[in-house]
Amino acid sequence: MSLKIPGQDEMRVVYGSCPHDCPDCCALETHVDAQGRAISVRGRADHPVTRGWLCAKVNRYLERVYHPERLLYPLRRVGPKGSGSFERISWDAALSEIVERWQTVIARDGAQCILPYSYAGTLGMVQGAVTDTRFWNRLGACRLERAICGHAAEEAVRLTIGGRLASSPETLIHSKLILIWGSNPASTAPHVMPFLRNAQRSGSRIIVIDPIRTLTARSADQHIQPIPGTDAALALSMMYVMVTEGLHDAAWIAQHTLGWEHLLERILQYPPERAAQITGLASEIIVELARSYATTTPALLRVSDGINRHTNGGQTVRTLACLPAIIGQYGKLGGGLMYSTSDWLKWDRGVLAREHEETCPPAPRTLNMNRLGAILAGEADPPIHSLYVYNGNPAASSPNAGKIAEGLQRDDLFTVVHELFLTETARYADIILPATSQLEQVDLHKPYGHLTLQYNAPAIASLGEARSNWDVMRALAAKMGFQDAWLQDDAEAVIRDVFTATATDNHYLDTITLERLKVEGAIPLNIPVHEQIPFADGVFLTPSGKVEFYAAQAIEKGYDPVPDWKPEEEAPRRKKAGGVTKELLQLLSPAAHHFVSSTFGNQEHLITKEGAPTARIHPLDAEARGIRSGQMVRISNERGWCRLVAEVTEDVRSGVLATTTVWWPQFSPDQRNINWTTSDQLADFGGNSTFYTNMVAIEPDIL
Ligand SMILES: Nc1nc2c(c(=O)[nH]1)N[C@H]1C(S)=C(S)[C@@H](COP(=O)(O)OP(=O)(O)OC[C@H]3O[C@@H](n4cnc5c(=O)[nH]c(N)nc54)[C@H](O)[C@@H]3O)O[C@H]1N2
Ligand SMILES: Nc1nc2c(c(=O)[nH]1)N[C@H]1C(S)=C(S)[C@@H](COP(=O)(O)OP(=O)(O)OC[C@H]3O[C@@H](n4cnc5c(=O)[nH]c(N)nc54)[C@H](O)[C@@H]3O)O[C@H]1N2
Ligand code: SF4
Ligand SMILES: [Mo]
Repeated sequence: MSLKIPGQDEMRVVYGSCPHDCPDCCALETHVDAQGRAISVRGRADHPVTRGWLCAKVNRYLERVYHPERLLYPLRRVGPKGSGSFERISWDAALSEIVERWQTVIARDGAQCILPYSYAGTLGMVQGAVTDTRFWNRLGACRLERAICGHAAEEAVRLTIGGRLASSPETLIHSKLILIWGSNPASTAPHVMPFLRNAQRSGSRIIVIDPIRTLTARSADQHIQPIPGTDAALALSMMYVMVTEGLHDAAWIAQHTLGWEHLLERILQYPPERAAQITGLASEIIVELARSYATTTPALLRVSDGINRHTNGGQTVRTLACLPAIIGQYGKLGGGLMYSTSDWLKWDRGVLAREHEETCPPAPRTLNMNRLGAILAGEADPPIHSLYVYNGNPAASSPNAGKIAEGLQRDDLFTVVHELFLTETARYADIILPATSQLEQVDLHKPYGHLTLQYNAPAIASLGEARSNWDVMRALAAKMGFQDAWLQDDAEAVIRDVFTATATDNHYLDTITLERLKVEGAIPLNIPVHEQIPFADGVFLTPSGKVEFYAAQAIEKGYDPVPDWKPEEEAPRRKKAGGVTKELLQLLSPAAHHFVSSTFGNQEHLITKEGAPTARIHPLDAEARGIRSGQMVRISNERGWCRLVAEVTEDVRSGVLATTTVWWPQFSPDQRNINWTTSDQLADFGGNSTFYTNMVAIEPDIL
């Protein structure tokens, strides 16, 4: 919407939504002057979660929108791949060249050899989900398994309780104990923090379980630092204590769960003494944690995606999702599991993706995005001849990125990148297309961390010749000669279509209309009071309607049907460094405070605030290797290497290294970042990424 400000006739306020991959999904208001220039972007004061402020990143949104290095025109490569030499061309020339190249690929090996690659540049329904599906389904392009972030956790939660239904952070005030497990909201969901503070002030205890002393851990009442990848053993041992001390809720378990006897068998294998050896924690800590969690009610367990990026990440999150059931915390106000709010509202898939329209060819193969380097190197048969990247920066943000950079140099690969900036990936493109920012496009956003639906109206005209993702899809469809109306509709028509279809069978959209959304910007989902606490009726969304400790659906997928702990696949090398004399350390590379993945990693102020790409190392590990704070160190393994700046600190437990991601490779003297070492092996569930199962050597840099 746009409001005139009294006394400032020429100023407009436009309501919008933050597009970034962040559970907070802030409601924005952009002030635009008479010349059509945005002069400020703020968080809306009247939004229940945004509450008038934005994070350190988006506070500086105008520096991104009006950045001098924004891509404004289509470009064609003139130098060798990766050299960064491009010439300006027209949109028509760019689109014609793309379509001609694709026609050749299709005639030779079929559209399955064209791979669209994208992830979370924007979470908007149109510029994300619709762009990810409609045109590509019609083309018959290779499908992409979008498993870089939280697929294992998502699947674990679905197998256990049936879906991602969490309550909004406003309910945290009711929790008496908040267990924040492998999650760092102070950086990754900052608007949760005031709710945590309020809960703490009214007597709630906050315990953080994280190998790193994060910003969130600093303000907690207790911080527990297990060895990474051992959390399932810790959770099973907590259950052991609860069961052997009679603290579990046997009646609730009998009524609301399936497979208790199977889980109990596993639980009994984890007495605290054994778990202490696995997790590196004192057994008293485990016993005390179990007692606190079991005897404080309501107790909330917060889990996010960080913890699932391990080879055993799926079973870890599945074990954690069982915890609230042992003490009957599901269905309680202030209790249960806070993972994601995504499944309160699911867009009508048929209308959104149009996969089953008559003009769409049968679904071709699906390739996993975490294997991009391997795919480009020949894992895909027939090979990928063309790559179309948007909403993503794989050469910086994806695992084993060195291999991706290598693949992108293939002369027989035709690469198109649609971007706002000349990212690492864009540097390797044959054709670059300029993308609009959120202030220049229309979209509709449903958050994964709260329950307000948000319309994003364009605040300013497109800069240069930038076009939105969906507008490019429409243009490509037209060039391909596709006649389908659903490939011609503009963003607003698409939103109307999907919203109307979804509203026919989701009563949470009752009384919400597109007209209201356009005027009000943000509207809470219309969830009746008695439905607001997930699972308050004791009915779960699993096939049995119960919490499934034993999940038959897991067997169908080839997983162990009962949660358990398995060592991480690179973990044995913790002891013996595979031929090398020095012991390897496990490197965690979680989110940076001032970037969202690689987004914002080219903004000077934010780079300065974030400091340098450091390797945090425990004093004992540093001493053993002769490493001092401030020194350059070399991190390496069989996948690759990079250089970081050492920071000797007790913030990490011994045996663990920590850095933050994602730094732009092109700003490092070596043209690489930590993803030159991360693994492209897939996790136990959902083909997920395993960024944190990463054993590395670290040594002083001799250069
Ligand atoms: N500022 C900022 N915000 C972001 C992002 C960003 O890059 N920057 N990224 C966004 C995205 S894409 C996502 S998916 C979310 C992620 O949100 P989070 O899940 O909160 O973030 P992460 O930093 O990935 O991981 C959280 C914590 O998990 C810990 N961890 C890792 N392995 C283990 C383990 O084995 N056991 C335990 N107990 N802890 C472990 C890490 O040390 C880390 O502190 O954040 C979103 N928000
Ligand atoms: N080592 C390590 N690596 C990680 C992680 C980690 O924890 N450790 N976290 C991983 C996680 S959780 C995730 S989700 C992935 C994210 O990986 P990606 O989704 O690849 O995220 P970004 O690197 O931020 O790249 C997004 C790109 O989209 C562009 N973009 C933004 N808006 C638009 C738009 O409207 N149109 C177009 N065409 N482009 C747009 C941005 O400029 C940016 O370059 O990174 C992963 N990488
Ligand atoms: S990145 Fe997250 S906290 Fe920052 S403005 Fe966007 S939604 Fe809000
Ligand atoms: Mo993510």
